[in-house]
Amino acid sequence: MEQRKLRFDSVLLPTGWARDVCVSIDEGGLISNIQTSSKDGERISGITVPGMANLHSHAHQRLMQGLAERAGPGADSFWTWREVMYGFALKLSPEDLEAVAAQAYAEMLCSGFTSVGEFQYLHHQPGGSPYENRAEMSLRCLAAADSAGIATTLLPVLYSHGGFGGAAPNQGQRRFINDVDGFLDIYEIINDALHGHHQLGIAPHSLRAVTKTGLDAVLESTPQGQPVHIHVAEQTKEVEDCLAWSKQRPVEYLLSHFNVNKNWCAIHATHMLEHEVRVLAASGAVAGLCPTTEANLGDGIFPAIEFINAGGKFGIGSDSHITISPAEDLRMLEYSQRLKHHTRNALADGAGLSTGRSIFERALKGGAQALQQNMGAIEIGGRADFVVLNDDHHALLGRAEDAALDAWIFSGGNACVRDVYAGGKLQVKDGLHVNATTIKNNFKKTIERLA
Ligand code: NGQ
Ligand code: ZN
Repeated sequence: MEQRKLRFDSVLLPTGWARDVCVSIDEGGLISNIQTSSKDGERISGITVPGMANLHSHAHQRLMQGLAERAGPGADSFWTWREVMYGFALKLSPEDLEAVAAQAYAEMLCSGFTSVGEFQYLHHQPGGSPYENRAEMSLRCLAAADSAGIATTLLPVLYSHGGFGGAAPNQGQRRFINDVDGFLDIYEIINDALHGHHQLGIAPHSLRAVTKTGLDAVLESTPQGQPVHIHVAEQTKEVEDCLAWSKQRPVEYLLSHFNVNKNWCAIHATHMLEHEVRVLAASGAVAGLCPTTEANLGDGIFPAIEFINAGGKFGIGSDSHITISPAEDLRMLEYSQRLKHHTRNALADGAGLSTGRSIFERALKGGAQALQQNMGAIEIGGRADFVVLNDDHHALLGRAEDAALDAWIFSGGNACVRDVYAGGKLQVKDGLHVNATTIKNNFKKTIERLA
């Protein structure tokens, strides 16, 4: 690939909005030069911002859209939803997972996400015994990421138990379960298969699914400094169970038993008391917020105002993929705070500043940190990940710069996204993924097979 030059009419740089910016892209998909007030390069009209990291995905749950919103015989909850989700998880073949993941990843690109943290726990065959290649399912996610053209940070999940204190797993969890050695085998195979912009980390599923001894063993046997993602304090029942078991709340337990630092990502961290907010923020870890999933599952409201005031960092994830949209997740995040605190512009960085811009830029930084992806800013050396908004979309008419960003996030949503470049490659053109037909046909076959 030759050096390419794109000249953006209007683009968000780390220094703010700029016009007529020529960006050079090298063979590796990185930005090699940036020139302002330029007439050079292929003109890109519209409004361009950096691609967003999607820091938390369970690709297989894309299958459930529209199928879990009907009332059950008894009271519905996160836990009844989880049983339904296990039912889907038990049906997928490796081909199915690849097809569903590719569809989810293509939709991510179309919505403005340019990398994804795949929190992958569907390890084994439906009966529970390992595939001949123990990492079969994780490698399928990697293949799906390649066919969609998205950079993934693969987070193979350590899942050994069914509850706090090393409780036995249940039948619905049989595809997920590994001991330390089984997990390390999977990790090594993925490590050997890594290529391109993909990264590798680890994901102890939750304090319910691992023991201190098991997680310590994995942390000692894998490279220090890699991403470590864990679900924590998502549901009140989880907080109660953790208290009953350890006399500590989940975030308290996590922070006092492990060296949680900037490499860690605490997924959800919904239920925290004031001191937990302070300690998590001070640790440098990223809070991995999944606002539309958290709303869909009835988790609760993350204390975002308090966490940001304490210096905490966050990113966003589409998690269950009930919607795949950075705009909608950021909108839900802000609206949850408005509803709770009876206020407006709750997460804006200061007087006169745009709320959309404030949370968009925070999520860019937090997401890039949590996934350890070279993204989140249009700068020399960074990956050439660009999201071009359609300034001719009705929601963006007459809107420039911050107002356009706010109109995308709070009003127009995904329909505002026109073109998306990931690693310098045009993956979405006029709202359509370049590989959409093949990816959707494969997805359709899986949907039909599982119906
Ligand atoms: C998951 N998802 O692993 O897919 C979880 C549900 C659990 C979310 N927490 C299962 N959104 O936490 O045990
Ligand atoms: Zn999750």
